[in-house]
Formats: sequence, C-alpha cells, structure tokens
Amino acid sequence: MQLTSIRLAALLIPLVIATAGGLSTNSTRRTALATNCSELVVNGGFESGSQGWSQVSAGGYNLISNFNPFTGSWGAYLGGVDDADDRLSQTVALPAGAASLTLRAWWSIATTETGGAFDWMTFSLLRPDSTLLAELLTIDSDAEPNLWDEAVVDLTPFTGQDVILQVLARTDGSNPTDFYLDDVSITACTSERRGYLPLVVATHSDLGGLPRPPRSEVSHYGANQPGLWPQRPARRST
Ligand SMILES: [Ca+2]
Ligand SMILES: [Ca+2]
Repeated sequence: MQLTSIRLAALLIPLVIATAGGLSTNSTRRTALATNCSELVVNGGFESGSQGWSQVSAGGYNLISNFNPFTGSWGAYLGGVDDADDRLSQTVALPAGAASLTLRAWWSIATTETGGAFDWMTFSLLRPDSTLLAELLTIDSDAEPNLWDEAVVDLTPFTGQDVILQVLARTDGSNPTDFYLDDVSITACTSERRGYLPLVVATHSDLGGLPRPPRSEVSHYGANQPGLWPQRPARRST
C-alpha cells in the first residue's frame, strides 16, 4: 500500500507542476524522458572500410570484411585461422558528465571446436598509453555458433576518460574459430535538466517506460539456420 502511495505521488507531482506550466501529462512524460544522445564510435558498422579503426593482425589479414556482415555490406572478421592474434581498436573520448555511456556491439561466431573456450574475443578499454584499463566482455568458442548476439556494456564508470576501445581475438593451434563483429556503438546520453526530472526518473518503470538495461547483457537475434550458414571463405591477406 505504501508503494502505491509513492507511485501515486510520483505521478501527481509532475502533473501538478506541468499543469501549472500549462503542459499536458503526455507532454510532461515525453519531455522528462527526453535525452540528448551522441554516437562516439566512428564507422561502427564498417561500411566506410577501415575509417576510424586501427587493425593489427598477426597473420597479416584485413580484418574488415564483406563476408558476413550483420547489417550493410561490411563487418569485421577476426580469427578464422589457427594461432590468430587480431586486434581492432579505436580511440574514443568518453565525455565527462554523461548520464549514460553504453557500448553495444553485434557479434557472431562459427567454430570447428567441439566444445571448450579455446579461442576467444575480448572487448577491452585501454588507456592512451595502451595499458589495460578494463576488460569488458569476452566471447569464446564455447558460445552458441551461427547466431548474432548483441553485447551491451555500461561504460558510465569511465566518463571523462580518453580510452582506446579494443577488440582482440586469439585462437589456439587447432580447430579455428571465426569471430564476426558489426555495428559497434558507444552512445553518450545527457539527460535534460528540468526541475521535476528526478521525480520522473525515479519512477520510470512505474510510469510504463522500459526498464534500464543491466550493466552487461547479451540478447539473441534470430535462430540457427542449419544449411544456410555460409562456408568459411579463404582469408584475404592485406
Ligand atoms: Ca556493417
Ligand atoms: Ca581453436
């Protein structure tokens, strides 16, 4: 009962303020939930080739590929051979004062491993001197193959820092794994500052908005389509 009272109060207080300002309830909600967001990753979908990205491949491979993109015509293809050490990176300035900073990336694997995390791909943040700041997420050869999944990681703890976003894939000496990557995004959002905003944000879910995502989550996209998955292509040297 107490919770209901709190929810009712939370609903009424912005309404009273909005009414005093001549706004309707609906416009109050839209205004209060509005944010200013900007994309920080350059060419996250790889449609402009290597623009914005640095790539290093121990085998000398071009990591930007048109073989198996998630969207558009281009994506990134790491691993795919034994003893791979493939790195994609991009310097990103994470703005101070951002209300939210979120990394999103779509990924998929295909593997000849029959089980076990022998090959892997890790998302990390490096400092400007290339030392490790934080490991964010690791995908390995034990993941379900031939699906596209979205990785979502909260980068809010790193606001105000200049970082290098690095994706590193390594495979061991047998049974190679392909790691595919596309639509890499870091979104910085700054909530509009309004006098009644904290009241509404505190009751976001109660007001019918979508819940905030957890700090890190993975969502599946599509389903296995045996027989439709393309055959492994010959890697192209740079
Ligand atoms: Ca793409
Ligand atoms: Ca392997």
